Amino acid sequence: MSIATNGNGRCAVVTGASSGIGEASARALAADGWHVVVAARRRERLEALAADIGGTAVELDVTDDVSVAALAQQLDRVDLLVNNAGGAKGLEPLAETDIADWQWMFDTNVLGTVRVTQVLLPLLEAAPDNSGLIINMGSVAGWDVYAGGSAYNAAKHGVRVISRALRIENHNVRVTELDPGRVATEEFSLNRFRGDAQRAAAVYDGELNLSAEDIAEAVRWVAAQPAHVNIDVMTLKPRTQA
Ligand code: 8X3
Repeated sequence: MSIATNGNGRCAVVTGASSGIGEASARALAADGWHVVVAARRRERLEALAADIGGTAVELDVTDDVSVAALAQQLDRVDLLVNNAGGAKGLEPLAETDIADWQWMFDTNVLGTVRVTQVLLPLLEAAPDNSGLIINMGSVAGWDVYAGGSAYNAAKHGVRVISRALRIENHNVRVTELDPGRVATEEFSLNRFRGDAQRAAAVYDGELNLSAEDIAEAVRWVAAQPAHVNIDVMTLKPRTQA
């Protein structure tokens, strides 16, 4: 599919784009002139978003090798990859965690980032003037550890290692890690608490929170830097979490 060459040529792929930080990032990049390929599992939401921003919707499950390979086959140019798909499940002490939750968190946050990066790296390396850029969505959970967070903390620490390894191994592509703190999105805590809306809302009620748009603005700014500049790491927190 030669989707990327229809507009001004610059093509961004955003995973986990059907809601939250992914959706907001896709909107911000499109407003900045990028052609955005919005990739996630929920096709209907993606198609509505793609229509809204003049982008392209591609169904993607980052835990599925076949689905990830199919994404790459549909693209002939990628200048920017935003590895945003991921999330948390559960907030139990390590002794009580479910191994299936660990597996899900590693499969999405860690291996999902690796899978999509591996298949799109050749296209990113071919971006003009070595301008190819990968933005990995990390978290403050990748730096700190909190009670009940062991699996998510370990997964996000893993994302940070991926960002660092890529940065030293591949100088043809730039690698940025964005590490948000408390961001009030529709789904992050709802997923973590397995649909318990009251418990999810309590994470943000009475707190000063960032919005998905705050993080999207950082994505837009990082992506707008000239090719010789690499923003290594950026941590974003609401003022009261700092
Ligand atoms: C989400 C931030 O503090 O819930 O990545 O782990 S936190």
